[in-house]
Amino acid sequence: MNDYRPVPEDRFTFGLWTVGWRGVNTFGDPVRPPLDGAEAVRRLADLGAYGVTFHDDDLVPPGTSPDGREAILDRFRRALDDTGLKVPMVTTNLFTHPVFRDGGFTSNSRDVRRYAIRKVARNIDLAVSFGATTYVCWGGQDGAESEAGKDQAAALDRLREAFDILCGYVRDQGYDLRFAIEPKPNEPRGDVLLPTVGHALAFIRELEHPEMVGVNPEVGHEQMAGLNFAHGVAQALWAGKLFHIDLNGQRGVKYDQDLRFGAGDLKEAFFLVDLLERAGYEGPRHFDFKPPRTEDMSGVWESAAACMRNYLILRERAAAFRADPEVVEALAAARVPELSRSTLGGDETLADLMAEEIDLAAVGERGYHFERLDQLALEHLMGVR
Ligand code: GLT
Ligand code: MN
Ligand code: MN
Repeated sequence: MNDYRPVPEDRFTFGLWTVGWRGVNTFGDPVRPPLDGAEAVRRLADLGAYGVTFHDDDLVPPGTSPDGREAILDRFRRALDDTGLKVPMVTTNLFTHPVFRDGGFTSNSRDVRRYAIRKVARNIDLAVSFGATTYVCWGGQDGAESEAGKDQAAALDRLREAFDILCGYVRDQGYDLRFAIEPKPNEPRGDVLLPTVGHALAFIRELEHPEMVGVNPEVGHEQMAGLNFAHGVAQALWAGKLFHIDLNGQRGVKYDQDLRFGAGDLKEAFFLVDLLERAGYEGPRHFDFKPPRTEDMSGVWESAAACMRNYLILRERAAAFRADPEVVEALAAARVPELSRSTLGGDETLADLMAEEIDLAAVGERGYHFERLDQLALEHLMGVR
């Protein structure tokens, strides 16, 4: 019997800001004590994680002296060495400090934009020193509440400028590092720039070095926009742009819930795991969740372990679905494999297609049997097959 125990080979990673989230929200004070980075590393390693990620300010609080910074980094490095935990991704906090109240790369204030680029470039050096190969960029406060206060085209110009500068920096330094843009439709701004995976993919094509930039889609962020997350990820994979992924849970179109993975739309989580595993996605399975405020520290570790456990259960359920002979037959009955056949044959021309007749009455009567297939998926997910 599979005990769904994660191992580093599963490539599960967590942001320091997830298990370290102190539970502050718009109406409530923090409910949990600060969590030391080195302690987080040890606990995550005990749970079977592969790695840990962080914002510059998660690890080294702003205002720390240069000596203090070295001491923190040494302690953190020692914990990584002791446990074997990796740092595959690092990111920057361009949202907490009041200076970023109108965003970082796209603040209307030019001095803020210049500071934001400096903050990222400095942290890229740190990221590379820890062996990170992915650098996530979440816009945070880049957005608007009113059309009057933000020139969207200018904001996109400035965003492109920032990525062109930073890609140039990475190339000049000879770093092995790629950027992953994380879309989000709203929160904390009324409307956030690059709200969905599709917007981000279109933006990347306008960059000087599009090959260095991909996406970091988050389950809940697409679902906040009412979109199908698995479809967004499928398009990112199709474009060769799934550089990283943030796994969590969300129930419906509302504020960003950041529930533990599996605790939101379970069916979409099932098809997401099915997609990632079948596509051969090799990047980290990164959990970006917020243990609810109701939990004490024991609940935090319980929910972190559950993120990994739920992924492993879904991975097993999805594999069983694909291996079921009845599913293989139902897929054929639903004509799913037929969509992978090109519409024109190899030696055919448009003229061949134009000469063809279709029996509209007969083909119009064709049923697609998707309900049977979907029910088989549900029954595998519910564990009765
Ligand atoms: C923040 C946000 C996340 C992003 C993080 C990276 S920070 O917690 O809610 O979705 O992935 O900046
Ligand atoms: Mn989120
Ligand atoms: Mn995220």
